[in-house]
Amino acid sequence: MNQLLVIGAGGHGKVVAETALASSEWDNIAFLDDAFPSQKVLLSWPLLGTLDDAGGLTEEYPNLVVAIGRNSLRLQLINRFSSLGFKLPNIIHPTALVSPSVKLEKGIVIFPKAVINAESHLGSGCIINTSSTIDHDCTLGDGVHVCPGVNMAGGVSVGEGSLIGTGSSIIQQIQIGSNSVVGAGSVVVSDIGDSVTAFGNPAREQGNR
Ligand code: JB3
Repeated sequence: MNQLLVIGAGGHGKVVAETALASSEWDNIAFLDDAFPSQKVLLSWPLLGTLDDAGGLTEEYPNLVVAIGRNSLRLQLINRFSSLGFKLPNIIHPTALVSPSVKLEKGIVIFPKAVINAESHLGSGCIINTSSTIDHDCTLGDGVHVCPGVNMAGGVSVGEGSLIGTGSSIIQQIQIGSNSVVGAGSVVVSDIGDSVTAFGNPAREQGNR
């Protein structure tokens, strides 16, 4: 049996679990969430305890994925569980197309119908959500979330912890800073700085975060 421990029993956690099972690399899923013991099950999978119970599970569940949408918390937990000795595999849906020249760090999830083209590089803990496309030579820092239906052209870079909102489009060679948010449906045609919220068509920085 290939066991996978999923951290976070919410909406994102159940999509991660179904993606893992669809990949056929995992056949036994269990969750940890601080909602335990009031929540003991998610769909058909058990919650085994809270996040503090992870330390006792490294032998039974050596592989773990952090499935919490908030970028800063996800990254913090990746570091915490990595230092406890867990392995952090990448979870990739079989319908996603990932070029063999793409470089993936650890703890990344790639959902159905996502496409990642040649020589892009994704940092640890990125979420590449449903039906998003990341074209050639893009660079995503650690903990970036590319929301459903985003289209990113070639050579785009996105800094650590930033979120690209649902349905946004980004033209080629754009640089987006760290810890920024691009609002849903934006069209990004010029660079965006660190720690700002930007949205609209064309997307403009609206203020600091
Ligand atoms: O938009 C899409 C397609 N997915 C979103 C996903 C990426 O992020 C989704 O709609 C949500 O916006 C969000 O999903 P997530 O992370 O599953 O949401 P939420 O239910 O807020 O958090 C999941 C679990 O994380 C919860 O069961 C909480 O117990 C746990 N959690 C949240 N905040 C936390 C904290 N646990 C700890 N220890 N500390 C926290 O601060």
